[in-house]
Amino acid sequence: MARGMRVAEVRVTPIAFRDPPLLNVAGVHEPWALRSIIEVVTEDGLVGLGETYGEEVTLADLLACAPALVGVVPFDLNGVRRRINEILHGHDEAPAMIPASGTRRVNVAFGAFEVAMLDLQGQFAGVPLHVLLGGAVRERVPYSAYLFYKFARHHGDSGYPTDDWGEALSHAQMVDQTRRMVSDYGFGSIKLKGGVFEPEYEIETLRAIRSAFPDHPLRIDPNGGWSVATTLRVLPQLDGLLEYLEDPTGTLEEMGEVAKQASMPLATNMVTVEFGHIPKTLALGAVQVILSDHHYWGGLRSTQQLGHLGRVFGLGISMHSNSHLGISLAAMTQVGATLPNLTYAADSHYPWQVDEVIAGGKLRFEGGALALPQGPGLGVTLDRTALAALHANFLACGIRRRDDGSEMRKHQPDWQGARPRF
Ligand code: GKR
Ligand code: MG
Repeated sequence: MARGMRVAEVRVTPIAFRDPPLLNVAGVHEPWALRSIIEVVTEDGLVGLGETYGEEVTLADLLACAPALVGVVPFDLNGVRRRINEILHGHDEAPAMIPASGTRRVNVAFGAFEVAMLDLQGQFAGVPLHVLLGGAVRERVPYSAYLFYKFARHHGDSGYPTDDWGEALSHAQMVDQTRRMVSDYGFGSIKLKGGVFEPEYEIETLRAIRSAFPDHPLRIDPNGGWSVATTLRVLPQLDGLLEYLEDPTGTLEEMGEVAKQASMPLATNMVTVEFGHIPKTLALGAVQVILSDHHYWGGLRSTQQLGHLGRVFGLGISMHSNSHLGISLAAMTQVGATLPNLTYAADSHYPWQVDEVIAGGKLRFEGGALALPQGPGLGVTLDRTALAALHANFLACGIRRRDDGSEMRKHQPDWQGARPRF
């Protein structure tokens, strides 16, 4: 083992960045979105980066695991997982076939630290992360426009200037939002976040977008906000309109019911969220496309394993997103480049975010895709001034876990969050 490679320090910094008032089935985004930034520092002073959720549960898990990783060699990913597992999950690795309570927390924490360890491995070897992961099968990773109905401004004083996207509640406003997404970033696929209004209204929005963009594949994602009966009622209106229908209903069983009648593939980032869910997913024929997410599937190598299972079982693979910054986008892009069957453009909230934590500012989509970062490892480095400012936001904003429902009740006091909403 070369000297100086071992982990000397692990830093976990919670941050908060500006987030617009985007609507979804659970309510509306708060003015600040939370993330955790991970720095794994070697004896020689190299820094591996990771980014994940900043909610208090995840933050507490990351902080609990961090000291246990000191002394580890970044190539020993099984050792990293074992140490995390011992802290968060008792002493035994849960069998993948049987999702056990705590598995997701281990996967989230491991996913965050694994990216940082892989970043270090790439830096040791002087190669980009996609090379370490077996090599790129594409030079650019396509992303989709991610449309949200939104309010013009947050309730009360968010403490910063209002975003420049404006209100988007009418069909015409949503078409305008699409135009800006497509003209600014060149996106070639379009996803509408649904579950906000009656399905028929959202389908009208989709039709308006279809008229303006006849060739762009479309998706809608009500986040389990529709009942089976509602979904079956509106399915005929969606015939021929969608490349996939994402999480119309909230359980695997319900998705299985819908799949029997659906003419389009069903996709999910809600009902099949760990390897142990795959046997039942297949048995029910509930889902045809899994939206992978290295933040909760257990890292970049797990994402590749999921991609491989997709090939074996004929499932399509796409990628899920939450509000995030450039370290997450770099990681998604590095792994996305290595998945032969990433046959759909990946989701990303990135265009909605104006803040950044990486040096050089925002990464740039061109022609709807992100070119592979070329530096060693992840290919991005930290802007320490930005990190300090975003950490100060975290300390000041008072938000410690995402709560879109309470935020929504500031706008509409009688708003109910029960699902299915429709
Ligand atoms: O940011 O409002 C949002 C999304 O609804 C997010 O929370 C979802 O996790 O984007 C996600 C999805 O595809 O379900
Ligand atoms: Mg989704």
